Amino acid sequence: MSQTITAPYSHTPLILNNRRLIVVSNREPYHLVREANTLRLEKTTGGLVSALDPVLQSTQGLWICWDSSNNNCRFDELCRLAELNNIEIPYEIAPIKLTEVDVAGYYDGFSNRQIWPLFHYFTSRYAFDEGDWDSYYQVNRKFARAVIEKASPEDLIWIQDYHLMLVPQLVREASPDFNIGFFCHIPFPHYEVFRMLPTRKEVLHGILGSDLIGFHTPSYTRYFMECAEKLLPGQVSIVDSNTLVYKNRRIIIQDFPISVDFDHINGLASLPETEEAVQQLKQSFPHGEIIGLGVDRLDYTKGILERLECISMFFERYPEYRKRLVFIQIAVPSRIKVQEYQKMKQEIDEAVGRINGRYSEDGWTPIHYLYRSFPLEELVAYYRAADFALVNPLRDGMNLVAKEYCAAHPDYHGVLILSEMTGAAHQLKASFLVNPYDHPAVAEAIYRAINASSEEKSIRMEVLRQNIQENNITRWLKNYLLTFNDAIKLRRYAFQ
Ligand code: ADQ
Repeated sequence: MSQTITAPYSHTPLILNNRRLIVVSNREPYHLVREANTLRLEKTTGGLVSALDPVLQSTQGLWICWDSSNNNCRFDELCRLAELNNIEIPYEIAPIKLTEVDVAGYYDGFSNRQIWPLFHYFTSRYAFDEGDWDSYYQVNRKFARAVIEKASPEDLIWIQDYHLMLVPQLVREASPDFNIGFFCHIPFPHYEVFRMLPTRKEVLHGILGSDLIGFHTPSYTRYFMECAEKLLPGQVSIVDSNTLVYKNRRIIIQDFPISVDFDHINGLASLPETEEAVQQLKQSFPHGEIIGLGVDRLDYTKGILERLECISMFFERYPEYRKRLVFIQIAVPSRIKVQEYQKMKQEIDEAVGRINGRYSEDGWTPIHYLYRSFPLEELVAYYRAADFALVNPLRDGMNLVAKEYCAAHPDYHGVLILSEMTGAAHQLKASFLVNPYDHPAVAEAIYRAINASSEEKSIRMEVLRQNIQENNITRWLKNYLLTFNDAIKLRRYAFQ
């Protein structure tokens, strides 16, 4: 049984200059799912895979990733099984095996317990652990070795995210001719926060192995430049706000705001099946005259507990909305082995129970909490059914949910309430912007959003959708790859 694959991006061979693209990331793009006696190839959810998978398919690229071994079956065993079962894996995937000790130190430890909270400004959750750092270094070396083994100087090597910040320099050391790009999917913090990391210089040196360094927003770019200038004096020279010279190489540092596949989501939202699903959803929530929605990976940065608090405050302040408004919170399980995340899940369960216990009446339940992953088609039906989306992360590199919500509203219905602390807020200024720490203001914003005139709602939605349609995922990809080509050509001419 083979999986249907989305249409390839026909223009990409041109943008790539006919070079092979090698993507290097922590997560694998596909995993095989064993169900009873059958096997199914499943694409990993998330923006990165959606963006890069079609490019690798249409250009026969290579994806190097951690073999996180779903269903207790190693990736290479699954590949063998896939072959036996006639399942086609659409391009070469080179999985890297990590030991349990590696995973505990590199992934759970340094990446998720140290870099993740620090880069999201949760400094009180951050504590440096030297053992985790050693493990991070060793695993980054494993990734670098795999890249060096597979890559040639003609390829474009695109390293993704905070798990692999040392890989660019480790690969560069093997050959000055490698073409290396790096993209950071989370915020890059201000100098005053970044300097708290004892291995701050090593991390900077690691990233500076690249020819092109991409962030979501101009401020993350600025913070990175400031950190490089202040922490590596005499080793970097700043050319302009997007260029520096390091070890006689010219490096471009620029913002490339990631986005969603607008046309695909818009198309799904316009299908008659989706319309039917929307009507069914609306009928399935008693007293759901107005539907609010939250969709997140279960993570403390996303502000889910705070959101529930704001909803509770809203019902307290505006009792006339009881038995009229329901809030659906969809959360996909995340980092379930990390103790902090288990605790947070429990806190969310308790908060939902407490709020529902306090307000429920006559068959009306204010909060409907769905803790599982949904296929995009179903998620789109929820987006379309929702009269407003509350996207209130305490900090977020970009946030794709906000963009997906708007792309799923071809009817121009729906209101986006968006945290100022997201990268998306730089672009989506036509939303109702809120400070997620100001709970009364968020409760107030819900009231203002649902009471805005139909004209205001549809004008805001039109502006948001236009922005997302123009700056869609293809544009992100194209801009990054075009700039990557420039960066490669220019790197030798550091001082001209
Ligand atoms: P994430 O922190 O994962 O990404 P986000 O950008 O919101 O955050 O992307 C989440 C994705 O997961 C969305 O595409 C959403 O549809 C999907 N999703 C959420 N809940 C789901 C569910 N229950 N079922 C199925 N899918 C679900 C990181 C950074 C972000 C940055 C992205 C991309 O933290 O800031 O926007 O990378 O760079």
